[in-house]
Amino acid sequence: MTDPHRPQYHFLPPANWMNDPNGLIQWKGQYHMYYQYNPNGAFHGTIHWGHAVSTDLVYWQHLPIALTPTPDGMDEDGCWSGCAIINNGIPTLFYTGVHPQVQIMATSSDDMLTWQKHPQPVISTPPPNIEAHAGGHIRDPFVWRENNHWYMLLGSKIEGSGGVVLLYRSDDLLNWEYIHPLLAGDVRKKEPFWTGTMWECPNLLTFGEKRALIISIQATPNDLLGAIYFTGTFEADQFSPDVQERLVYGNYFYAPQVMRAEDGRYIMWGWLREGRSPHLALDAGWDGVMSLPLELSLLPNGKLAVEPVPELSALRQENYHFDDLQITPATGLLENIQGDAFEIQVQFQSDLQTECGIILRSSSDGREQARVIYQPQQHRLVLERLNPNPEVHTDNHIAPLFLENHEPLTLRIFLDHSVVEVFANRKICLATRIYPSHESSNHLGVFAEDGMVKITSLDIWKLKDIWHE
Ligand code: DQQ
Repeated sequence: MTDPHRPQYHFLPPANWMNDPNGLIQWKGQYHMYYQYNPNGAFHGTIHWGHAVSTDLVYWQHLPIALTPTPDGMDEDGCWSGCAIINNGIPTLFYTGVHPQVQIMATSSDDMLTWQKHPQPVISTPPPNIEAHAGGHIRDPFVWRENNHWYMLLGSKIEGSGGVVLLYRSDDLLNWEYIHPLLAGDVRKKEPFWTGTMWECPNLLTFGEKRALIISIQATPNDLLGAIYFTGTFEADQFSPDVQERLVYGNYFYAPQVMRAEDGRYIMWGWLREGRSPHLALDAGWDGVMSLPLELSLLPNGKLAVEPVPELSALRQENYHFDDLQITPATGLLENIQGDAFEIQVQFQSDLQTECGIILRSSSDGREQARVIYQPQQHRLVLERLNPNPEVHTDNHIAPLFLENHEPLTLRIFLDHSVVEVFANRKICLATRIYPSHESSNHLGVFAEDGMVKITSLDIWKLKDIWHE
């Protein structure tokens, strides 16, 4: 693959289309990553489950396809998203077979390499009072054990009303009783933000007494609005949310799935969609990439912190370190540091008054570049993409970022060719895609709009290529 936009340290299949992470689980010393995969090209269709394993969350080994649609079977039009659990020592998957959308169980007796599908769906129709309103959309089983029962969540919709997450319960994993909607959206509500018309890929996390419900929201099947979460309580099968937030800003991060690692951490991956015309991805022969593995924790204010897992420091190579840099409007590109795969950690002075930030993938004349901009007056972080190519997305991303009194701005940025992930002060995670037209657009820089700004420390690491070592 010679596509200069192809990431070098993110997970992705050797070629073709991928979307959602599926069936994430740690088993016998390996992290298993399954994912929505089309072996027939760089477009969504004939969805299989691809499969890979890792022992360290950094390096991955590709394994044979794990699930294939059965001709004339209940998943003949696709093996859509789902999860993995261990039931009495038996690895077990739940996923959605298409069409119509039914929920299927499969088990493995060879350490999760191959899977035997239970001959009938475990849920073959939506609940009677939902069926007429779901428009055939009911999918993405998320299964967990609690109070001596198995529970399942499914994503769905109620036409004209909004997205919905449905709650089921079972004692044997085969017979599922529908309980009620765990949570329903309202298409008329625009505050704190609109939650779309269809909810997909639910995940329910436990942080002591508190829960977090993560969902991915659609306006239409072709207009995905990103991943959001609610935190609150889950008691007597009722979920009562008190916080509603965006999980990752930037609109490319979708359908995340969260794995509970054996050490207790919640580790999440999301699908990072492309930001260029589909024919460019078709020509390149690949489409879609996983986010970095991200650890989730619950903050005292009820929000989730999203941070890259510490294991990623294994990617670090050459380091450039600076203390006490004085930045003025005349400062620009850093000399002698060029590349397209970096980690950057920067701490600015506290009480910033002027816009400032980091420049990525800049051409020497600055006409093509991405900028991570902190705007203190507006209390926000903006990601700006300058690119003359009309076939790539260039809209700005905006994320609110409120710093406490004297709290310095700290940014951690991962750049991997076309992928940019930004983490700010344990408050904001933003992910986007950039496609510079020239490989020479590989300069880094720092800037302050007017006045002087101090960077107290700046570290830049070149990162490894996990696929070509
Ligand atoms: N992707 C899968 C569905 C899911 C959607 C199909 C989310 O199961 O709802 O590839 O991206």
